[in-house]
Amino acid sequence: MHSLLIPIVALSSLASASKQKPLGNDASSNFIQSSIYGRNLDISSLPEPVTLPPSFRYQEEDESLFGGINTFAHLEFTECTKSENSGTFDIGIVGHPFDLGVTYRPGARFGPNGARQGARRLSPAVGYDMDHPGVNPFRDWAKVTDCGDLENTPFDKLVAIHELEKGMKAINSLKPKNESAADAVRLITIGGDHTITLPILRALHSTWGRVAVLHFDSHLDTWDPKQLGGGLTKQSEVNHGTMLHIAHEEGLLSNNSNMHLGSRCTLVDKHFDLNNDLRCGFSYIRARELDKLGVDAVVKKIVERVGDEFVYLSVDIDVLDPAFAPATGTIEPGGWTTRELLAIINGLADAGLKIIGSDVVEYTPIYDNAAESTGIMVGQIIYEILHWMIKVPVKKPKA
Ligand SMILES: *[C@@H]1O[C@H](CO)[C@@H](O)[C@H](O)[C@H]1NC(C)=O
Ligand SMILES: *[C@@H]1O[C@H](CO)[C@@H](O)[C@H](O)[C@H]1NC(C)=O
Ligand SMILES: [Mn+2]
Repeated sequence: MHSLLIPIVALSSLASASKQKPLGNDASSNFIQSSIYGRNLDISSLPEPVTLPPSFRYQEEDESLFGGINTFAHLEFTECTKSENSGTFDIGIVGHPFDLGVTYRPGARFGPNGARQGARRLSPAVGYDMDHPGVNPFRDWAKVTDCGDLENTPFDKLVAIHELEKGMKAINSLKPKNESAADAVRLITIGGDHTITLPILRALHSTWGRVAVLHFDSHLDTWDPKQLGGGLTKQSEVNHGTMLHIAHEEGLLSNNSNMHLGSRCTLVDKHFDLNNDLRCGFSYIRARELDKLGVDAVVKKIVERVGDEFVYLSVDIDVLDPAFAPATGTIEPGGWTTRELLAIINGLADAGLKIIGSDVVEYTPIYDNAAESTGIMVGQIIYEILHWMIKVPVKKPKA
């Protein structure tokens, strides 16, 4: 922030110089004086170039937006799969560069790095904002770190999913730095296609048991593997549209508290998809219902359904309208705005829902625009989720 000082000094002396000599423009003038910018300037009154005193240095923690290797929001990097890092952090950002489970556009394996680029404008040094007065989620009580990406093979989907589960289990076995706030470190995973939610839920189950999944997505993702891509091989059955069905079959989900938020997808069958979804323990709020209900009523409905259960939040970036998030694999027009999504997440945090983990998936940077809109949305959503995690401690009742 000190660097701002220099231009301010120069500008203020410019301003006073122009007051003193509004029309200074003589024939013997040099280039600066004869240019349209320089003619009002008495060059003899410019200050000497500022020399920083020898003792001046940026504070170590004032991360530059451009220095060093790019981590998520300029956080420190931690090798989170190493047991020696137990007790060193509370919340980790983990990348899953995996996209072997998509039906339409490929490329989400580059999502983690795209999100780090999208989060370049965020930093612990500028972590406060107007919607969360007094709280910098990077520097509040929690130690937040970037865990890097989890290795997984690009050649075999089932092996890759196994590797992601193994990596997440290793991280999930670490104790958090602040053990009075949570029973395990909490992770926000950057996808990757939506298939990755399955290995994540498998890895978290030993700590949290069945969890209520809040699934922000234009699609249901509870499709029966036999119906969507299935019936061929085991490989075809696990994909980004079936993983919640499989999670239900495996007993990873809450029996009746899961919800889809922002739904608006096409269906394969007149009845089957929705009946199967209900059987998997989900209800839904369709994207278009938001216009009638408003944000507060949506939050209220979610809170009433989830109650006191542990929540796993899964945000498919395609929940947003393609106007806000074009860079995704399976686009569906007619979605929520970024502001609506952030406000709903914020409302759930205020209501104290017990969030134990989260992912933001399906960001596929190659389809992003020159403004990197989608990548910046992903970064901002993760920032909002961080606020939620910091606000709500999650401890299991002592047995
Ligand atoms: C641990 O977390 C709680 C929030 O649950 C916070 O109030 C407390 O200050 C934290 N303690 C430390 C040592 O960071
Ligand atoms: C959820 O369903 C399973 C399987 O039917 C059952 O064993 C379990 O008791 C149920 N849990 C609750 C909290 O109802
Ligand atoms: Mn999805």
